[in-house]
Amino acid sequence: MIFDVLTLFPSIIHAYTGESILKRAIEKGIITVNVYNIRDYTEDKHRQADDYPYGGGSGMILKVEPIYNALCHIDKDGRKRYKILLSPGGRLFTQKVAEEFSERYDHLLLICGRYEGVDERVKHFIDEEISIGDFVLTGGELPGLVIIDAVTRLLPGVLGDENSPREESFTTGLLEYPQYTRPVEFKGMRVPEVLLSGNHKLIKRWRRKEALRRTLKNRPDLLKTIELSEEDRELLKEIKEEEQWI
Ligand code: 9D3
Repeated sequence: MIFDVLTLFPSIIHAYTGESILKRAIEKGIITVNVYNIRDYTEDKHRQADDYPYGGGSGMILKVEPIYNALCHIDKDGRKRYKILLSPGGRLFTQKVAEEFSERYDHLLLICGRYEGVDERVKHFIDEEISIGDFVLTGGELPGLVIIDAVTRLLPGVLGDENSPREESFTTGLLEYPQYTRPVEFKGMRVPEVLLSGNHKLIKRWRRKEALRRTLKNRPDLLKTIELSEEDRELLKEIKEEEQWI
């Protein structure tokens, strides 16, 4: 998978892709991240990438020409790319969208805006706008990295096969169960006895119950979208008897 990133702050992208799992994925040749500085494609002697909004108002707007120039330069190799503008008004990025991108495309281009937005005419040169959630950031770099990160970990060979991305929280539809590692006791807090029991059937039941408990508490909306088994209903009944907040 190739990611092209257009940004005014290339070092933000390099800082994250130069560490840990993404760094390894790059070294293994599973992904390539090409970073382009939008300022390099400005046309004036001050290399101005932003300007005041027509009609007035506060804040600066990213100009259309530098982005268009960068896209023309990058497109000269003739490769097909799916072009995404990171934008607070875009389609919501979810695990489903990450799966869709990882399966459907082998080349994504991400445009990171800054300031108070980008000139509307940029939208003529892209395939879609993506938002990562209902909160306001100062730019599209973190959202761009979120997409690179979430898509990359789905690609074959990135994660070890012990932690396959297929059977996790957002794929099972529940939040994850609590996990513990050594020591068995820390400041008086003990690892639940069942996890030390070696009884795999009991452990499985406990994990399912705690996943249900966590989901009921933090994301009750998720419980309405998944299919509950007979055992799930039993466990939820136990949870509701145990918890006084419900
Ligand atoms: C005046 C309206 N503002 C939109 C809420 C303007 C504005 C503020 C901040 C436009 C862009 C930005 C910078 N944010 C992004 O570029 C961005 C973003 C975000 O802020 N939240 C969630 N997803 C994304 S994707 C890109």
